[in-house]
Amino acid sequence: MIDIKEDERLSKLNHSCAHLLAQAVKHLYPNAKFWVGPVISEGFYYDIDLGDYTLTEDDLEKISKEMKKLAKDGKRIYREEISRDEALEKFKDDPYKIDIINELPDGEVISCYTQGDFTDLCRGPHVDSVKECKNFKLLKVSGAYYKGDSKNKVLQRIYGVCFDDKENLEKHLELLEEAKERDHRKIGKELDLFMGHELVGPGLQMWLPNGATVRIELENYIRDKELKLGYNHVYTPYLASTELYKVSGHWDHYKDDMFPAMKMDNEELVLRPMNCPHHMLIYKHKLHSYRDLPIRIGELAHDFRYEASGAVCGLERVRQMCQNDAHLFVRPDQIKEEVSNVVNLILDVYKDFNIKDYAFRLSLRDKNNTEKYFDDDEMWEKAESELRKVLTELGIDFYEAEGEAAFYGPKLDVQIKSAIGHDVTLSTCQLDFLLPERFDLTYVDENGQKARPVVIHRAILGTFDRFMAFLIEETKGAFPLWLAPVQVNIIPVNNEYHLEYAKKIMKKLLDKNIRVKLDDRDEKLSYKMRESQASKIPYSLIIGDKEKENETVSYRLFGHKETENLSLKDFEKKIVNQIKERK
Ligand code: TSB
Ligand code: ZN
Repeated sequence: MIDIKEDERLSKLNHSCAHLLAQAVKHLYPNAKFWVGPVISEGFYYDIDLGDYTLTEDDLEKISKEMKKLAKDGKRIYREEISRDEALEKFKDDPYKIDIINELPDGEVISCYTQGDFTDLCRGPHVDSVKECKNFKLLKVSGAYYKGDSKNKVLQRIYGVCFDDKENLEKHLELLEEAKERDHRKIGKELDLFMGHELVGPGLQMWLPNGATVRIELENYIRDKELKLGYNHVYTPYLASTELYKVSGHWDHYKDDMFPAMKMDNEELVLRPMNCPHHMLIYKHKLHSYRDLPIRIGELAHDFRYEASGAVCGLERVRQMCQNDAHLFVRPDQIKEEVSNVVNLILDVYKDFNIKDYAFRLSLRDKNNTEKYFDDDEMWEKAESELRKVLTELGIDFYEAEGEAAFYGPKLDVQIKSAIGHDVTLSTCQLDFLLPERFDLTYVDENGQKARPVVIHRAILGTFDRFMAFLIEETKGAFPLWLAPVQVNIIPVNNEYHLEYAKKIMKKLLDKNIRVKLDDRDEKLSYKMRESQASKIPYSLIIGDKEKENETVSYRLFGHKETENLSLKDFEKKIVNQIKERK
C-alpha cells in the first residue's frame, strides 16, 4: 500500500484536503476549534474540538458533502506570511492555534493559508486550488487526547485520504478494505484466538484455547531449534529488586518504559522490562574459561513495559509480553561468527514460515541523545561497525536508522509491516559491550588472565505476542497444519449411520496427538462444510456409507474444492508426517 507521507505530491494534496475538511467543519459547526491536521502514512487527519459533541458516521457524510461542494467551487489557496503579533491577533478566538503560535521558536516564519472564507495557520506547502482535493474519502472518526496526553480533553479526530484521480483513490480504498480484513484483531476475534478485557486493562491480552494451542507449538518449535544450536534454557522471575536495574542501567535509561516500583516494607521491587540482568547474574554465578564460551542462555521470558495506552495494538504491541529471548556470552574473537549464526537462524526461521516481506535495519544510537545512550564513542563505534561488517559479509541488504539502538548497544532489527501499515521490529540481534562492564562479567583467557566477554542479545520470533499478530495477518488465520488449533474436522454425513465410524477415526487420530473435532450436530452436510472452511480447519473429513464400508476417509483441504479419498491408515500416516515436518 502506498505511504502517503513518503510521496511529495500526495503529502501536499492530503494536507490541503485536511484544510478543506476543517473549512467544511467550520461551516457546519461554527463553534469548532482546530488543533492540528497532519499528513500520515494512511492519508491525513484533523483534531477538532466540538465541545461535548461526538461526531457520528452520519456527520461524516454531511461533512463530506460540504467538502465536495467547496471543492467544486474551486477557490484558490493563498499563502501569506505574518508576524507573530498579527498571528496572535488573527487567531485570538482559537486557544489551540494560540498554543501552536506560542510554541513556535523565535524567528520562525509564520504563514497562513486562505481558501475562500477559511484561513488556517500552516507551514504548507499546499496545492493551488481546493479543486484539486475533490477525490477524497473520509475514513473514520475517533477520540484523541489533546497533545496525546490522557489528562487532557478528548478531541474528535477525523481521518481521510485524498488522491489526484478517482481510479487511484478507489484502488487505495480496496487495499484498505483488504488490510482491514487481514487485521489480526479482527481475525483474532473471529477465530477465538485471544481477547482483552477492560477489567484487565489496555495492552494485556488473554490467549484463548485456540491461540494458546498455536503458541505452544511455536514455543516447542523455537526451543527445538535452539537446543540443536547449543542453547541452554532457564526460568527466571518476573520481578527483581530495583537495585538490579540500577546496576544494569535500565533505571537511568529505561525507567520511562517501566511500570513504577512497588515499595513493600524495606524492599522495592519492579516488574522487569527485559531479562538481560537476570541472565547476567546466571552467567556470573560460575567461573568461566575461554573454552566454555560461547554460552547461550535462552528463556521464553515474560516482560512488562509501560507502552502508551494509545500505542498498544492487539497482540502487536502489548504491555505484558513473552520474548523468545537469549543472551549469548562470547569472546571478542567470536562476535562475528555468533552474530552470523543468529542472522542465519533468523533467515532459517523466516524460510520455515515463508516470511518474505521484511527489511534488515541497522539501528544506531543518536549521538546527541546522551540521556538515552551512554557516553563512550569508542565502544559504540566498535559495536556498530561489527554489526555492519557481518551484514555486509553475509551480503544482506540493510538500511541504517539513527536513534533506534538500545541504550546498551546497536541492533540489527528485522522490520515488517503490519496489515494496517505499522512498521514494527520482529527479530532483533544486539551487540552489547556495556552490560558485561556493569555486571563485571569475566572469563579466564588462554593466559590465565581475566578477560571481559561481550553479550549478544537476540530474539528470533521477537515476542510470541507480536509474532502471533504477524502470523495471523500473513496467513489470514489459515495456519499451516502443524500450527492449526484444530487440524482435522470429522463430519459424519448422517449421525445415525456414520457416527460410530467417525468416532473410531477420532480416537485413532487423537492417539497420534492430532487435534481433532467431531461435528455431530444435526445440521446439513453443506452447512457444516461451510463452517469448517470458515474456521480455516486444514482437513475436513466427510464420512458416509462408502467410507464406512471401505475403512477410508474422504477429505477436503482448506481452500480447495476437490475431495480426495484415502484408506484411514494412509491418511493417518500422511497427516502425521506432514505435522512432523512442520510444513
Ligand atoms: C532481545 N534485551 C533484549 C533482548 O535480549 C530486548 O529486550 N530487546 S527489545 O527491546 O528489542 O525487545 C525484543 C523484541 O520484543 C523486539 O524485537 C520486538 O519484536 C518485541 N517487542 C518489543 N516491545 C514489544 C511490545 N510492546 N509488544 C510486543 N512485542 C514487543
Ligand atoms: Zn537482553
